Parts: sequence; C-alpha cells; structure tokens
Amino acid sequence: MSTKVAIVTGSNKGIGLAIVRALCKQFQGDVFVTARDSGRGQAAVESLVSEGLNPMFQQLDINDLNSITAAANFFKQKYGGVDVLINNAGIAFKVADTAPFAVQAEVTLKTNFFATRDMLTHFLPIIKPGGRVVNVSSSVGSRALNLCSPALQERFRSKDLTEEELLGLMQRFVQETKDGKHKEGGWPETAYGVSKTGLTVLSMILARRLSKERPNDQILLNACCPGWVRTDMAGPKATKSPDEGAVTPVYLALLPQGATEPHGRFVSEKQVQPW
Ligand code: NAP
Ligand code: DDD
Repeated sequence: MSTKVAIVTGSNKGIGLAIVRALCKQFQGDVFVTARDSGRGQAAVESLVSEGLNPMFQQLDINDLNSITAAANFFKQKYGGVDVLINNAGIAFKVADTAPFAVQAEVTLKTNFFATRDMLTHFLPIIKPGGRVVNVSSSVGSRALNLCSPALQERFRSKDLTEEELLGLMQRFVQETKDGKHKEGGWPETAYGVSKTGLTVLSMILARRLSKERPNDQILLNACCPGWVRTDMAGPKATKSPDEGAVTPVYLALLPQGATEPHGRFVSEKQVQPW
C-alpha cells in the first residue's frame, strides 16, 4: 500500500501549525506543512522537528493558481493523491482596521472563499478513496447567515443551491459593497462573516457532489469552527490555545475508515451544528 499523506494549508503558524503538530502524532503517514512563504514554512518545520516530530514541507500559496496546480501535481505524482486535506489558510482584517468595507470585502473573500474554492477545485479530484477534507470555517459565518435577508438565508440553506449560484452570490456581495448597496442587497456588515458563510455553504455543496459522483469512495468533507483561538488573527484574549483549536479539525481529519458521517456538515466542538 502506498504511503498516506496529509496536508494543511497556511500551517506555518497558528491553528494550521497546531493541526500539523497533532497530525504528526496521530496520523499514520506523511504530514506536510504548507505555506505561501517557504522561509516561514521551513522555520515551522524546524520548530516541529525540535519537538521531536517529522513533518515535510511544500510551498503552497492558495491565492496563486500556479502554486496550487504545482502542489496538486506533486502530491499526485509522489503519493498518487491526497488522503487528508485541511483547508486552514485564511485572513481577517482587525476590527479596528480603517480600510474601506469594499476593500475588506474583496480582499477577504479572495482568500477565504475564492482561493479556498480554487484549492478544492484542484485537489478534490486527487483525494483518494477514504479521504477526509476539512474546511476551517467559523461560527462567525453562521452568525452572518442569520444576519442575511430572509431571501439570502433561504438560498444559503437550500439543498438545490449550486456552486455556480453560490459563486454568483459571493461576487454579488463584493460588487454591492463597491456600489454601497450591500445593505439593500440583504448582506450583513461583516466581510469575514460572509466569506465564512460562503465557505460553509460551499462545503455542503461539494459534499453532496462527492456523494453523487463518487458514491463508493467514502470520502467525508466537512466545514468546522476551531473555537476562539489565541493566534495572530484573533489575538491574545482568545480562550483556546492553538493546540485546543486544532482538536475539532483533527477529529474531522481522522474520522475512522468506514464512518459515513458527519459529511457536508458544519461542526464545532466535535458536534454537528444547526445551519
Ligand atoms: P493566523 O495565525 O493568522 O494564520 C493564518 C495562516 O494562513 C498563516 O499561516 C498565513 O500565512 C496563512 N495564509 C493566509 N493567506 C494565505 C495564502 N494565500 N496562502 C497560504 N497561506 C495563507 O490565523 P489562525 O487563527 O491560525 O486561523 C486559521 C484559520 O482558522 C483561518 O481560516 C481562520 O479564519 C480560522 N478561524 C480562526 C479562529 C480564531 O479564533 N483564531 C476562529 C475561527 C476560525 P502567512 O503567515 O504567510 O500570513
Ligand atoms: O472566526 C473567528 O472567530 C475569528 C476570531 C474571533 C474574532 O475576534 N474575529 C473573527 N475572527 C477573525 S479575527 C476578526 C474578529 C472579528 O470579529 N472581526 C470582525 C468581523 O466582522 O468578523
């Protein structure tokens, strides 16, 4: 049997690094730190090596399609595909940031929604049977859903929403922030929240597609919230350590072979949450 492989995006620091640490201890196979900056990625590998762990490194900038396709080709060639993919990379403007809301919307959705979707487009075809895909979303996305207009909430909860319609809705949000019309359009005042609403809904759509198109492959794909975690993103007042924040993503990454659920769900504290 070929060596199994797990990869974590944005894992040079924060929750991603803690996920790699936990996988190095619990996953039977090779575990990759990936980072957009090779120097920061190699430094993260060295820090884990100093803890007695043995991760590997692959450059991966999710905002760069060439980087995504090069990484996907590497894992296809070296391992015949990927067993565990954790889409963790993400950005957030600080609450106090004075950048115009339209800029925050465009920049935040570019990474958290559109680039993560590019990752899924290029990596889902190489996820091996029995594979696990985890998208690190946020409860902030669930709160944003509840602040959307009833019409938008209906679409985001609908089981017939397509990936194309979702892309159109996310593009509409960005455009309406530029036109100063997002409130009228039914959107809440949180770019990060909308980006994570989109990521959670995308996870549900892609899970349904996997069940339909690869019914025998037993791949499980879920979105999750790690909790409020002390990282550069959330700051020092957050309640969880990065290792504690890694618990739910790692639980979903290591769902035992033969499990059929959760799949296409939003999970927090290892529990499926209502959507
Ligand atoms: P963080 O400490 O800021 O780490 C974010 C990671 O993502 C960094 O490694 C960063 O790399 C990487 N990244 C950003 N853009 C990237 C790109 N284009 N390509 C590759 N990597 C990229 O944040 P965190 O708190 O660990 O967040 C990790 C995930 O958890 C995010 O998706 C976040 O939204 C989610 N989350 C966090 C919390 C929380 O309380 N912390 C709560 C809910 C959800 P660089 O070092 O190069 O910038
Ligand atoms: O997803 C999250 O829960 C993180 C951590 C909690 C937090 O402080 N924020 C949301 N996340 C990203 S950091 C930015 C703040 C925040 O509330 N930003 C404003 C917003 O609208 O999301």
